[in-house]
Amino acid sequence: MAKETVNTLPGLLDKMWNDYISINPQVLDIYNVFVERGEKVINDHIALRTYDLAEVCADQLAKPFIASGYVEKGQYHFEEKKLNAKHYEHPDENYPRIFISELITSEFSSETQAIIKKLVEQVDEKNERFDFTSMGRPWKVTSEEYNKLLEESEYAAWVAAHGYKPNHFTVFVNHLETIPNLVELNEVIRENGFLLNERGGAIKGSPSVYLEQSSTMAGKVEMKFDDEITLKVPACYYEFAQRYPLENGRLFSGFVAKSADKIFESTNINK
Ligand code: OOG
Ligand code: NI
Repeated sequence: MAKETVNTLPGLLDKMWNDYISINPQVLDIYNVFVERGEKVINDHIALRTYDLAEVCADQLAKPFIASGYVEKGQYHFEEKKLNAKHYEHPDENYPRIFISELITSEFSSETQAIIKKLVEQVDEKNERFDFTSMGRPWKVTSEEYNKLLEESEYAAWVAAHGYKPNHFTVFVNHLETIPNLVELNEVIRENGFLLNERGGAIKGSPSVYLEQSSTMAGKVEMKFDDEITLKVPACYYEFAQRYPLENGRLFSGFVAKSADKIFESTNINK
């Protein structure tokens, strides 16, 4: 795929999908399993990761989505991982939710903060691009800096290495026609030889919180750093979500922090 700039929401979402499948071949293999069953895959949400510094914070990343009609709907906090997150919805339900998390940098050591500040300082006006969330790594980072960040936060290191691209897309299980629920979907994933994130059990959540989620473990990819050293780093994972109706009959549309906490670990290095 040529890295052309895009300035429409469908164009941006397409570009994000293409980035996503190009970095992680596993995803396209799984997607094709659905397609071969005759499924039309609908996305529940797309997740992005970032740091909370003004130039690249969640609110900054959300700008092209807000400009395209998305509205902020929910806020989440992750104490142990030192993250905040927000989710956004579009009035046209054909568009996926967008989930953006950000690292609370002030809660980390001065060394980690200095590395992140050095990365973000290189962003300058690039963050105003409509397709910033699909531009990859907007900074130079060494393998040493990556390893240093890894000591304190797998998330911080992931963002440093990958920059801006979707962390994952999520299949909206309710819309599948040949797979009735998440239990059976997980079986299909396993039968096809893919590894699920089993932390706290393959299925996170339950009908009582109106959301069940599972995800693959991210495959590793070779990433060349700006000191010319190549390391194997976790790339992206694929998520599956089944939503349940609230008392008012409408499907629950938010996220469940306790489940999300475990889903974040789908990019952890030690499986
Ligand atoms: C996000 C993890 C949380 C969800 O759907 O609850 C999440 C991430 O790994 O960046 O995606
Ligand atoms: Ni997700």
